[in-house]
Amino acid sequence: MNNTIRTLIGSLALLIGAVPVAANTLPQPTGDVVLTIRGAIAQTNAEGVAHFDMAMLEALPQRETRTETPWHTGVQVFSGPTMQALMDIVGAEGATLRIGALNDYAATMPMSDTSDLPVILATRQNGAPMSVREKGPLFVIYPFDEMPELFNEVHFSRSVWQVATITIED
Ligand SMILES: Nc1nc2c(c(=O)[nH]1)N[C@H]1C(S)=C(S)[C@@H](COP(=O)(O)O)O[C@H]1N2
Ligand SMILES: [Mo]
Repeated sequence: MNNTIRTLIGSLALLIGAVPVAANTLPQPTGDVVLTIRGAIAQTNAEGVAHFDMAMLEALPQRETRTETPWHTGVQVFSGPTMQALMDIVGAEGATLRIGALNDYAATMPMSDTSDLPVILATRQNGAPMSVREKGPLFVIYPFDEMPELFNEVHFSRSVWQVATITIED
């Protein structure tokens, strides 16, 4: 091997090593954008924000919970990515989440809920996507039946339905 090739291979290795791999973990949505995460996030796929379509949300680590809620009749099965998985993939760095709905409603959730509780951003109810009329397509669901101590007004108010945006704040 001559020196030119050696140098070439050397700089190539350096270049590859310098590529920020983490920046490539968030793909581009191909379907309709259903969720925008903004604020203190390390990973973006648009101008300072992270856009998600349904397929991207369903590709994240999922959880299912069977529970009653104040908004449904009888036990329902909800599934979707954990809020933890969502925070992980965007590299969220704040202390609170401001969760906004399609209407004007917004609620604040402490980041600790996403790490301490298996709260999900449900994309499905009883296996099927939720229409806007059914409080979908995205609904923050706490595992009320698994953790009855969560069945109170504090967590009801954080149970945002028709979620459209999440802003990571200090
Ligand atoms: N999108 C959306 N989610 C929401 C609300 C809302 O008005 N819009 N209200 C919240 C509050 S404060 C509570 S206590 C419950 C209210 O549920 P209810 O209107 O069925 O009593 O849902 C929460 N999630
Ligand atoms: Mo409420």
